[in-house]
Order: sequence, then C-alpha cells, then structure tokens
Amino acid sequence: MKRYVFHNIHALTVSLLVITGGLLYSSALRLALSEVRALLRDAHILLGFVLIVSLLGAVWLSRKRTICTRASYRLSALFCTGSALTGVLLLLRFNLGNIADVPVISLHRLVALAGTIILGLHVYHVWAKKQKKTETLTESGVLGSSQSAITDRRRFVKWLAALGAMAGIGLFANHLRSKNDEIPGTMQSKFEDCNKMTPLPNPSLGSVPPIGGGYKGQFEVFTVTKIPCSNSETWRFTVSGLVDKPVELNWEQFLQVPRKVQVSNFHCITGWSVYNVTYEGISIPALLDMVGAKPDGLFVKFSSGDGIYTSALSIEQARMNDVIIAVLMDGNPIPSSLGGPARLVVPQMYAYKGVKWLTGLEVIDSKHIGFWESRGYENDAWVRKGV
Ligand SMILES: Nc1nc2c(c(=O)[nH]1)N[C@H]1C(S)=C(S)[C@@H](COP(=O)(O)O)O[C@H]1N2
Ligand SMILES: [Mo]
Repeated sequence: MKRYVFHNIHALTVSLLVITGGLLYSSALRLALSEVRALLRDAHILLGFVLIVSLLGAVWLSRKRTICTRASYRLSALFCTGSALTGVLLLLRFNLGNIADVPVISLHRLVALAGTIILGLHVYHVWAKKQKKTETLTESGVLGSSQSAITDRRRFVKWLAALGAMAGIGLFANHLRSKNDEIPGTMQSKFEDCNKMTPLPNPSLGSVPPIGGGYKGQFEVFTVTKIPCSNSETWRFTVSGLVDKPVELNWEQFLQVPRKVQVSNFHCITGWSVYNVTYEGISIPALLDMVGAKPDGLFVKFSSGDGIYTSALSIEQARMNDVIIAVLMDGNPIPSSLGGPARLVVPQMYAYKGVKWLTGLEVIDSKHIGFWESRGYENDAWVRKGV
C-alpha cells in the first residue's frame, strides 16, 4: 500500500513539473503567460523540491524492498533524479564558480525531456499490459502472464533503443551545427535580421577581431512582441526628461556618438548564459554627461521600439561604467532578433534589463517599474555581485 502513496505523489508531481516546465519553455506563450510567469517558475521550483523529498522517501522504502524495482520504474526514477539534480544545479549556478559556464539549462531540458518520453512510454507500457491482462483473462483464464511480461519488456527496451538512437543522432547533428556557429562572423546568417540600416556602424579596433575571442554559448531569442524591423530612414533615438539638452538623433547622428568596446557575460534569469561577448556601444554614463542629466533625476527609464517593453535603472546603476547601448556584437551589427540596431547591455544584471530595440531613455525623478519587473521579477536585477 505504502509504495503506491509514493508512486502517486511522484506521478502527480512529475505531471505538474512537466506541465509547468513546458509552459516556461514555450516561447510562443511568452507574452500570453507573462502575468503568471514568475508564479509558474516558483511553482516549478517548489514542485522540484517536493519531487526530491518524495524520491528520498522512495529510496528509503526500496531499502526495505517494499517498492517495485522493475526496469521501467527504475529508469523513470533515474531520470527524475537527473532532472531534479540539474534543476538544483541551475538554482545554484552562480554559487558554484567553476561550473558557471556549463550550459546547465540545456542539460536540465535534455534530461527532463528524455525523462518525459520515458515516463510516457512507462505509462503506455503499464496501460498496455493492463489491457492485455484483462484480454487474456477473459479469453482463456490465467495464461502465461510471465511470458507477456517478457514480450512487454522487450518491446519497451526496443522502443527505448530506437529513441536513444534518434536522440543520439539529433545531439550529434546539433553538435555539428553549434561547432559551425562558433566560427566568428557567421552570426549574421544564423539569426534573422530584418533591419535595413545604412550606413552600417564602423567597427573599432577591439571589435574586429573581437577582443573577447568570439562569444561562447547560445543566445535564445526572447521577446514578448513580434520582432520589430528598423530602417535608418525612420529610426530615431531620443534622450529626454530631466536633462539640460534633450536630443533626438537619427541613425547617422547616433553613429557619431563615441563608442567603447567591452567584453561581458550575458545571463538570462531563466538559466541560460552567454560568455565573452564583445560589445561595442555608447556608454550610458558618458551619454548622461553629454546631455547634462540634472541632479533631481534619480532614475533612468529605457524604452523599446516594440512599443511595449520597458525597463529602468536607478541613476547610480545607470552610471556603472559597463552599462552601454550596444550596436555591434563581436564586430557584427546586432541582428533584429537580438535587439538590433541598438540594445541596452547591463552586464551585472539579468538580461531582462537589457532592453532590445532601444529607442530612447528618459531621466525621471520617480521609480519606473518595467515589463518583467511589474510581473514579479526583482527591480534590482543583480545577477550576483561579482559574477
Ligand atoms: N524589447 C524587449 N527587450 C527584451 C526582452 C523583450 O521581450 N523585449 N526580453 C528580455 C529578456 S528576458 C532577455 S533574457 C533578453 C534576451 O535577449 P536575446 O533575445 O537577444 O537573447 O532580452 C531582454 N530584453
Ligand atoms: Mo530573460
């Protein structure tokens, strides 16, 4: 009896984990679920801990040999453990210095996806067996149930092997593709770019070749809107609010503002990171000095050309010397899918501060709560001081 309690807790927790995980992963539902995203994330983490506790309970029971130890159960338990462990790693990724640049999120997704497939097979397997049993029973009484268990097991293992082979081929193909992506200069072909900006920004010395040696990792295209396409005829950048000299710059004028080159890391709060990105762009502190930010300006609000997304920093945060409006990434213009022609980069904070398609900033005297910040994300988005 007891073993079913754990089994049922697992089944329920894992189903909820699969659902919340899937919803969090879905980029199509990014905007639709934005209001509950922070809640979903917290629920997913909490469920993960429930799973860990119930797995430990099951381990404790299995020591007393009162729990089922069949292959498909064990395999499912293995993948549950793997998903839970990679989930914990994801939570602790900034506390574990050295492993910080291992793509833990990809591991977590991979293990969880494989686990979901195996669980699906496991459920099917149990269901099919039940069907067969009732059939056999009705047809000819109790007949060769151990025989059918063996064929079931064989079928299960065959399915598993086929899936394993498929996953292996997929992974290998992906590996080859990402090897290609690592060649500097191929970024343009990989990410969609509908921008029509002329002239293109002239890269400085540090940008070509990129002093960071080319970024490491994968950008995921995250957006809560359609990707806006910009064009140098109509594109404008405005600096307004509590400044001595408000400005509206067209693309050519914007390109005349001095730029700096820096290498920084990029962390999305959902768990993926990109390392050693060489950005070239306009320093926000220098820009604030240029326009003469007034002493009563306490915050800076950043707006996007998508018309929806905003974020903000306190004036002290905006004056950190690595806060820039990037126009080049590893020497290439930033493609529209990654926020080009100009995006904000705040390396010491989670990337939701990095407004894409940046079209202006406003110096203000009261707090502004941005898109994700008003949906449960920290307003002070420090990744972790010192990372
Ligand atoms: N305009 C706009 N900027 C945005 C977002 C967005 O949805 N819209 N998403 C933010 C989040 S949560 C992240 S992780 C990064 C993702 O940047 P990328 O799409 O270039 O990888 O952009 C940030 N800036
Ligand atoms: Mo993000």
